[in-house]
Amino acid sequence: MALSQTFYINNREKLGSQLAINSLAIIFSGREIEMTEDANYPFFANNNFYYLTGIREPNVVLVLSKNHQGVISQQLFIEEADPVKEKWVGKKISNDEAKEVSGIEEVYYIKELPKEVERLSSIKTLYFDFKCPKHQSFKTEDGGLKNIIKQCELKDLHPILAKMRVIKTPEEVMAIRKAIQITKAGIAEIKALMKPGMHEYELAAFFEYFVKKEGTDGLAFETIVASGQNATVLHYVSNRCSLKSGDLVLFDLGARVDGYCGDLSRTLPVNGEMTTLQEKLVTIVKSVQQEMFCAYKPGAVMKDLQNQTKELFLEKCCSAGFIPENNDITEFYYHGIGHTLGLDTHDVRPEGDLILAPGMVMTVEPGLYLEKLGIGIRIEDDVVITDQGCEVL
Ligand SMILES: [Mn+2]
Repeated sequence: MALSQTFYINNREKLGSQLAINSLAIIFSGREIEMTEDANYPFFANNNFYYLTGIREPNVVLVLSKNHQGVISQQLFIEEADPVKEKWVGKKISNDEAKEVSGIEEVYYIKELPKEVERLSSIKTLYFDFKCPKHQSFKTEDGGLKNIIKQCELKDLHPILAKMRVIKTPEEVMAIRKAIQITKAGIAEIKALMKPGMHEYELAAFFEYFVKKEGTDGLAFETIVASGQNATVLHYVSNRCSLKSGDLVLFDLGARVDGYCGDLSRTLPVNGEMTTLQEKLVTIVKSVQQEMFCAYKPGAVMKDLQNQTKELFLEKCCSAGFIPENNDITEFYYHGIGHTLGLDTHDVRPEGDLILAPGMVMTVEPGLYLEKLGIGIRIEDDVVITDQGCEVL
């Protein structure tokens, strides 16, 4: 599924208004990559392409052209139907479906792309997404594109799109909210299921089953189920160990809905009850998170919020006697307080220090990791920045 047609129309309009006069922007959905004989990796369309079209199929190209009058054409190039291939892998997106999802009137077959581009001889600037991975780009040898590239100045679309994507519309926030709700429901189910002796992978598999059963796009990222000491490895995804009574287990997981990610972390006791020490540490992390919710507001600089988190941890851990005074807190808290969240789990964002603004969706994820005690704690929620502060989603 995708968001409303209007959303994609607006995004193209916003992008178009920022392009140079006599320019062309070419954006690719990507190609399928072979994993093994007769089988490809699951296809994942380029997110900038999806953001502008609502289409998540391979081998589709969007071309915007602009002259002194403004954006004069928006064209979509799709693959031609192949009746033999259709018997094996089903139908490709049709002309009408492409129009319906994206709101683009001009839909052609991809073989016509070089001819269409060559027709626009007055083009002086050519935009591509420079960050687009190789497999999500296009072979320029395929046609007249190569000549056009030679005569044009090349410019990067990525910074323009990153700036747009970092501010979410209410419709995007709604999709993220839905992803979070399903993630949260999945955690509740896991909690009811979990008992000593189970393996980390069983709970990870159950979460994947749950989010897929709910009709989502599936996982936003590889599920982390890290028990005991494994939780001190931030992106532990091997999930091979069995759960021991008395240990804590750290879950970092998320569902994806209409392309948008949820990203939550919870740290729970395997046997349902925390020791006094575990409870004290979890309480510290929770209280840091509460204070950071208050600090997330328009104008706040992420770098400052990170420093504030470190100070809070240092102060709380010292006064509870967990670490000696003037100790380096980065030994126990060694990641950022949060990141942008959207189509990418670590979503695109403008270069430089991020300054929070209304419409940004961010994670708030303080963590404490005490390797010697075999304890890793992270608690993560997602917020949208409002005019006054933030709302926990
Ligand atoms: Mn996160």
